[in-house]
Amino acid sequence: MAQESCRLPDDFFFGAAMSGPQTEGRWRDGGKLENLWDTWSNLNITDFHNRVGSYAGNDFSSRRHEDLELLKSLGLTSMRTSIQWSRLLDADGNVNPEGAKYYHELFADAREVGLEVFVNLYHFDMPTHLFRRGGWESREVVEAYAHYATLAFRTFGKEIRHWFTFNEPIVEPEQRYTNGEWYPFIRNYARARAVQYNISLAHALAVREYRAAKEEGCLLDDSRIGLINCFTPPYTRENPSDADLEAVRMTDGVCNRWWLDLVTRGELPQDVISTLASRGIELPRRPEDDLILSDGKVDWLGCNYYHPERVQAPAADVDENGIPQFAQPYVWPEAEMNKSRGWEIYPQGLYDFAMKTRDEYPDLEWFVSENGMGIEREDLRKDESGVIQDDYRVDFVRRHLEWIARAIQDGAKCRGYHYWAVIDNWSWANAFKNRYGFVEVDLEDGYNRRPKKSAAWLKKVATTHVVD
Ligand code: BGP
Repeated sequence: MAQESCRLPDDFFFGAAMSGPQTEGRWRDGGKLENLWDTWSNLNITDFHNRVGSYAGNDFSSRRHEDLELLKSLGLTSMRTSIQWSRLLDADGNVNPEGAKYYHELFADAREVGLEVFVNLYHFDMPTHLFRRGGWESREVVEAYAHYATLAFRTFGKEIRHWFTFNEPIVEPEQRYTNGEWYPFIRNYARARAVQYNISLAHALAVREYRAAKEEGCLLDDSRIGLINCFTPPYTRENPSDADLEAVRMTDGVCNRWWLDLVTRGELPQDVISTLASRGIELPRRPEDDLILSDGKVDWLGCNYYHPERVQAPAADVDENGIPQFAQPYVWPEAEMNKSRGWEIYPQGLYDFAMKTRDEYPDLEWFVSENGMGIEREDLRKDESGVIQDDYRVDFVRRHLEWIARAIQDGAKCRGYHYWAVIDNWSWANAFKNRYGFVEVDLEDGYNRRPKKSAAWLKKVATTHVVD
């Protein structure tokens, strides 16, 4: 979209997105239990880029005050992080006082600096002892999550205004249970859908606990609860066949509508469940579940957007591993790629999502909860004074913000934008390979922070709301 400059509304907020497991480090301090990232790191460190496992985060815990000041100095007014279940609770499911202290101090620090904290309760970080009891395949663990959420609401209820139950609940079913890329490397489509279903129940139970805690006066009067997922309208080839359109329906159904229906209507899309059943995939449903799911309605939604999904009809009904196929990737010949990450760059996808939401879920308020560009070997892009020259990042964010501004003009209820990750952080198995930050973390120099060229641009946009 070619536009001279555009303006975002005055009350549109800018902030930073991050997560506990990718920043905190201190993986064994303060009574923290192992989560699956720690377990995987211990099991096979060579699976992680440059053998950097979950242990270090990005040194946020030691530099917390300095980092929060830095975010504030860039004109940001809010930040999201996650509480680590494995830090807040002990193995018996009681609050670990040292874990609670850690988060009380973090929230107090943010308040002092003048940053509003958005708290997410789960960011792919299943405590290992609960995984050993079945993880998301077990109802016992679903209930343990609801218990954890209750304790979090009641422990920090007077400190936090914005609560989220999950970040990208579609990702663990995919990465851990379908494509086998993340520990425990399972490839089983039916188990993946069972996990997705159980996470949906866990979400709804947490919202139920949240409403009860609010009713009892344990939360701030103006607090809100939401869910964060990655959304993109699935695209297909020009002149699609019926089978291509069917691939779009199922991809949209499993990845988007599943969550959108849950958070706006308190139910799951029946057409998706029927198609799954017609292929022998039965969800682990119980008679009481519909009532539980009906509590899944939220106050607003977070949309993480990095790239569009492009699909077409699958070549076969099952792949070589026997996994049912409902779609397969379609490579758009004109795609612009971020080669470091292998993700297509398509800013208009945000606009298309916004219009779909406006038309199909008109009451739903939302914000862009993650968007960002991770680039490999940015150290090679330093100028003579050592500052990374990341004009591509400015270009990436500018184009996305332009589409957001246009979507708002066209009626989208999009309230703000959180960039992932304003300060470089640890990216799961990719560790520190691709850097997202407006601020560099120098691993060769004790994790020191150094603003990249783009940081000044971010500050200008965040403080003026003019995108140019
Ligand atoms: C999102 C996750 C984040 C973050 C981001 C970038 O899906 O919520 O945790 O990691 O993607 O992806 P990656 O780190 O894999 O490059």
